[in-house]
Parts: sequence; structure tokens; C-alpha cells
Amino acid sequence: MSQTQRDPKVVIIGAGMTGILMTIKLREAGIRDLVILEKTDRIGGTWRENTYPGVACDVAAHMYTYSFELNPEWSHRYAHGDEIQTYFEKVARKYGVMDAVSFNESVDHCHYHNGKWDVGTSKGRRFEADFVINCTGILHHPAYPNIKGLDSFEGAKFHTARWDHSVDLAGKRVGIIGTGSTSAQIVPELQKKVQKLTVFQRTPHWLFPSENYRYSEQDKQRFRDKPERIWRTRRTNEFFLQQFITKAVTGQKLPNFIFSNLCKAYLRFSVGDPELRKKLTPDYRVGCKRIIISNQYYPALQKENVELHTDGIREITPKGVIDNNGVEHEFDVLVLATGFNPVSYMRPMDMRGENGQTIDEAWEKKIATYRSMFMPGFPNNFLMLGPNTPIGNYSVIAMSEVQCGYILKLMERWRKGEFDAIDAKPEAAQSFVARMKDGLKNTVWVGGCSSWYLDGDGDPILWPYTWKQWEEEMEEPNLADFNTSQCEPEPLSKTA
Ligand code: NA7
Repeated sequence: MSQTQRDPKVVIIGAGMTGILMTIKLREAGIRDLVILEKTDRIGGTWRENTYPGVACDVAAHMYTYSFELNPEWSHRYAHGDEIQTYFEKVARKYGVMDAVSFNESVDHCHYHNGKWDVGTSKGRRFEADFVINCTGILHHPAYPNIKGLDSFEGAKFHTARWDHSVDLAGKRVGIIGTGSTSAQIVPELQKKVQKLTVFQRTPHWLFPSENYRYSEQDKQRFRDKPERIWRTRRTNEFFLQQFITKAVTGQKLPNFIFSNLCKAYLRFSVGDPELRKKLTPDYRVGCKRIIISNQYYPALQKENVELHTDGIREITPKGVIDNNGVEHEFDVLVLATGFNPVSYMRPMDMRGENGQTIDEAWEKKIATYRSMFMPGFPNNFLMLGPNTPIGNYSVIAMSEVQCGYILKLMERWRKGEFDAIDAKPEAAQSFVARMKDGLKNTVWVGGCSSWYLDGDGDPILWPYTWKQWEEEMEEPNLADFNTSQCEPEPLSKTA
């Protein structure tokens, strides 16, 4: 670091995958004055919260790994949740991230004024920061179904992201509402334990089979001996996702045709009963909803103690579920596999940018950012994995590393004194949103289904172009798209 560089004060909100990454990379860049405010007592984000039976990552483990911390020890092609949690804890300890985390401290308010952020926490502390980095995750706020009588159920009832491990499911009658990726991981596990499992499906999802290969000790030794083998595995996965899945979902005809037919063929060959197959056949394009990756779900649905219910739910009663035919299904336990509210982002914290504008006000008409990370009017504030970041079924770690590099480049300019405040121009955000909308119209996500990929207006919050294009566009910040300014700092007491 040169003598003339300034050292920014940084507040990172959230100690999940992106918060850990940012801390490591900021420190490597010589930025030491930082704190991670973590509302719970543990790091890990998604992997701390989701502990349901069968929880795993549907992106191959060697790809769902920081590029600077490869892990030869992954036990399976798709790692289990507890293994991923252990990985993040290990990495965080190795890089001293734990020292930067203040646990059980949530952000109450986060207000911008004149080049500084005033951050107030649940512990009554105040931080003055030059930069705030929101590492608050995408799929973090559980979505509860709006079904009549939900609260009246007298048995155990919980959302998948709030799994109640004190409830013994052995020999029980269990109902599960929802058939997305989460449910598809849970069903094969519960089927082995419970007396009867009823799966309530509102809409079928497309599914792509993939064997969860177990790495032998010999495989792991080969990875340990030669990390290049891990890179080769990663590159193979990346190639498959970039050249096949991403192209298939972003509208390229041939990959889409091949992919669709593979999903259809698998359904045809793995589900013998035509009635069941019909129930499991979606009427929208493959990839419109996130594709389920599993070779366990269809077999589990065909076991004797499992019933797939597709007639819809009329209401929930103290004893169970009344379906749309008026039939009551009694349960001991009800599991809500009903997904997440993906566009909550930093909420419910009171975050205000220039002139006291809240995020709700900024996004009143439309969720809009510049390059997924910048909300105009919220200077020196970065949003990791914001709207239009996700690239269909790709690794969010790879995306975060690219975003992290972009942030570091901007901060480097701040450190050199080129500006005190940097804010995306509203017109740059508008043009980014327009370009997203233009690209999205060719994708399968607007293929006639509802999904967590869509915002309140029905527009997908995904990146509609290729991974390569995203990487290239994120390579170097274009300062012409930002307003920059120098500020006269004021004491915190005036800004609060
Ligand atoms: P998803 O993929 O959003 O799935 C939620 C499921 O819950 C889906 O099948 C919904 O049916 C169903 N759902 C939601 N509300 C209701 C009501 N009111 N009644 C009946 N069924 C309902 O969430 P997941 O947790 O499975 O996966 C989220 C992501 O986590 C996943 O994509 C991976 O990236 C990891 P619908 O399809 O809307 O008819």
C-alpha cells in the first residue's frame, strides 16, 4: 500500500458466504478497519439457517467453493449443508474472519450523509463508515403460504428454513406443502422415516437427474496431491453450465431443445405410472422455474408411503389439510417448503440514502440497480448478489468473487483520493434495467410460470446473458456511469 492511500472504514452486514469473502479480500487489499455485523450467533448465512434433512447444494461442490480455497475433502459431487457450513467456518477461521465479526448484533438503521454512513445496531452501538457492503443474501426471508387456517394447526409446523429438530418424525404422518428444490431434497429423506408422507404440489417443476457421486478416499487423495485436478473438475462443470444450461435457459434454441428433451425423457423413463407422470409434467418451458437437480425425488414419490397430492389446498385445520375436494388429510407434522421472498434484500433494516430516502421509496415503482450492486441515491453502498445477479443454476460464489473484484477496484480509487462519494447515475441504472428487460424477453423465465425468479411486476431478477459477458462487463468499472464527489466530513452527532 502506498503512503498516500487512505484507509476506509467499512461495515459489512452479514457473515454468510459473501460477508466472509469480502472480509478476506478487503484485508488482502490492506483494508483493516472493518467490522461484520451478524445478527445471529454463527457465521454461514444460508447454510447456518437451512438444516432440514437432505439439505445440499445443487451446484457441484468443487464449483461451489471459493477459487482461492479449493477443498479436496468434499465428500460428494453435491455437498451436504453441514459440510458446506463446516467449510465456511474453516475458511473464516483460517483467514481470521471471526475476529472481525460482531455476533448477535443486527443493524437497526443505516443512514447516509455527506460521504459517511451512520450505522446503528441492536446493541445500541454506532459505527461511522465510509462504505457499507450489504451481504444479506438472496433467499433469506422465508415465504409463508397465505392459506386459510394456517395458524390453527395443532401439530408441529415449521418452514424448511426453520427446521424444528426437536420433532421426532419417525412413524409420523407428515404433510409437506411445496415441491421446489428444497422439497425435492427433503422428500427422499422423510420417506425413509415417516409412516405416511403427503406431498402437496401446486405446480410441477422440471427436474434434471444427476447422480450425487460419493468421492472415495482415493479421489480425495488425488485432489490433495494435485489441485490442478480440482481445477479440471471445476472447469468441466463450468463448461457444462455455461455452454449448456445457461444457453438453454437464456433462449438459445438447440441447447434448450436438447435440455428439454432430456428432462422429458427422464420423467418418462423414471415414472412408470401414467397418472403420476401426468401430474408431474409441467405445462411451461423447461428452466422457467429453477430446475430441480435430483435422481432421488421421482423414486421417492413412487414409494408406498408417499402420496403426491395435486388437487389444491382449501384450508388448514387443527388436524391437517382440507383439499379442494373437501377431503381432510390428518397430519402430526406439517412442513412448509414454500420458498423465500427473494426481493426483501436488506429489509427490514432502516436503510436511507441521500435526503433520507428509504429503499422502499427508491424501489417504489421498480426494483432497480446499476449492475445489480448500486442503488442510485445510496452512495458508497454495495449490494452483493443484488437483482439480476443470479445466472440460472450457476454458482453464486463465482458471481460474488467477480462483484468483490469490482468493489475493490472502486475502493482503490477512493483510497487514492479520487473521490469521497460514489453513486451510480440514475440514467445508468435505467439503461441497465432496460438492457436486462430486453435480454429477458428471450429467456425461459418469462415462459409462463411463476417463480422466485420474478419480481412483483413479473420481471425476472436474473442475468439474461452469458456468464462470459457478465464477467467481461464486470471487469472494469466505468466511472462515466457514476457521480463522484469530494465531501467535507461532519461530526457524527450532526448526521444522526
Ligand atoms: P421455491 O422453489 O420457491 O418453491 C416453493 C414451493 O412452494 C413451490 O412448489 C410453490 O408452488 C410452493 N408454494 C408456495 N406457496 C404455496 C401455497 N400457498 N400453496 C401451495 N404451494 C405453495 O422454494 P424452494 O425453497 O424449494 O427453493 C428455493 C431455492 O433454494 C432453490 O431454487 C435453490 O436455489 C435453493 P408453485 O410452484 O409456486 O406453484
